Amino acid sequence: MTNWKGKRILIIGAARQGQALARFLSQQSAKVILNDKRSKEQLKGEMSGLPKIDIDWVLGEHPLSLLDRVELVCVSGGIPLNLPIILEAQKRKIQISNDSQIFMESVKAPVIAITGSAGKTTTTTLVGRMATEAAVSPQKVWVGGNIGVPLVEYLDEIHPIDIVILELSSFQLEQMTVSPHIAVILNITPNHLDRHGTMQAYTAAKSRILQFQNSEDIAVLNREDSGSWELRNLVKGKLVTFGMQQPPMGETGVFLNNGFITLQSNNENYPIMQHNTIQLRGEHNLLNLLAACATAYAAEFPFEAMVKGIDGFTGVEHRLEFVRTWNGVIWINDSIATAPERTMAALRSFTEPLVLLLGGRDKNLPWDELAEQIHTRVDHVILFGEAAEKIASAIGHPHSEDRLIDVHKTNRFEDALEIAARVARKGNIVLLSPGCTSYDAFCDFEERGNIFKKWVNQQP
Ligand code: UMA
Repeated sequence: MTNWKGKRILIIGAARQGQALARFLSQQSAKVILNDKRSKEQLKGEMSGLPKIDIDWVLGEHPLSLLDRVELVCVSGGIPLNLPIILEAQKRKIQISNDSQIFMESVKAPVIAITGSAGKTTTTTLVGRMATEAAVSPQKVWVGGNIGVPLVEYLDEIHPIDIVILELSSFQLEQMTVSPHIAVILNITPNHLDRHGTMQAYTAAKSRILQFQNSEDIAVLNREDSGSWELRNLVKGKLVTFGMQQPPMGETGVFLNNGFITLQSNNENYPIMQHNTIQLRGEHNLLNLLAACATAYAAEFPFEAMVKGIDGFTGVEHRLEFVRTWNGVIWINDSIATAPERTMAALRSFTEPLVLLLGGRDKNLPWDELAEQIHTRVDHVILFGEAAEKIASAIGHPHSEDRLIDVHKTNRFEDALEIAARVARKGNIVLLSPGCTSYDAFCDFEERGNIFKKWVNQQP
């Protein structure tokens, strides 16, 4: 659907995606109903943030009667698809969509879209920086999607010569029927199983990024991640790969060669830049860099743009973000780590003794592997929030041969921070890498990360 005039559209979820979509659709003269379970009082800020456009607000519940005479239902990422109103919409055969789908259907510029269980935001940011270096005026670069900026409301400003870089989550891909010109799958490991139910359903959602491509399009896959690599059979156009090891002869890909990020193309090796000059920390970030270079190559950005894009990049807010050194202890904010897999990647980024802050709302994910690593890698664990009990039983007690000294448990986040400050010794790192979502106590991971930073910076 691309002609919105006079169409009656229900948007469920009035946060970032819902508001952006409401602005766009009402500008297109659609009749918009914006519905959220939060009350008018709770949504005061959001309501005043929207200009005086003609939107019907329905708040506090999701009544099924909202579906009467509606032609399209748009859902935000945070709306569970098993909500009675969504199930009823499916029953009534009302079309269901979301902001990314509407954006992809209408955008006039070629899109580079990036998905994966981990590393999406860093890779998307890096590709955005490289694109900015490669862009030639009046060409503009647009970076958005799951990264925090829904681009749908900028549709009218995006020209065919522009470059669009989208981070797409499995939630956004779940209903997708359009694929981007360049589709990147960084990795697929257990995540969001509370929403998707099985790994198969989660992988199926992610694979939609490739499914609607044609022979003119390009896929960028991780040779060393089975989840990403198993989808190579779906590739219809050109394939560019990335990984630490050299790709087989005849294949095109990026890898690490004697300390250089290197492109192999037409059986020739082209060094792009020396790895040890890069400021971004962690092995998983090296893979993000390789992925970003492979994507930039697929988009025909020159090497110089790749190097300039990487140069000086130290990371993304709330992702292994340095906050402060206080009494000889380094405090790191990795609030964006909402799955145990992400916490494991964070653990691999440090060699110093660690005090780990873990907890929040569990996504029904396996904790065993992280629990095992905690015994050998972490000195003190402080558990907080709803999932504290579940994680505590996965970790169990410290063993005699362990690095792990003790496990603390508390409900309140602030109490967890106080315990961390008490147990941390000079030379330690206090790492907030919670492995859970924040929804039991905060509105999102950004609020949790900001409260963490504020608390740390307020200490004498
Ligand atoms: N709500 C209801 N009924 C419900 C549940 C929620 O009305 O039963 C309402 C809430 O009251 C709230 C709104 O729905 O007002 C929340 O919607 P949302 O969580 O989708 O919030 P947005 O601000 O629109 O955030 C979404 C993405 N959120 C999710 O996918 C969960 C953000 O991704 C994204 O940055 C933003 O759009 C802009 O595109 C966040 C995320 O955690 C970062 N993504 C997951 C991930 O990266 O792993 C997928």
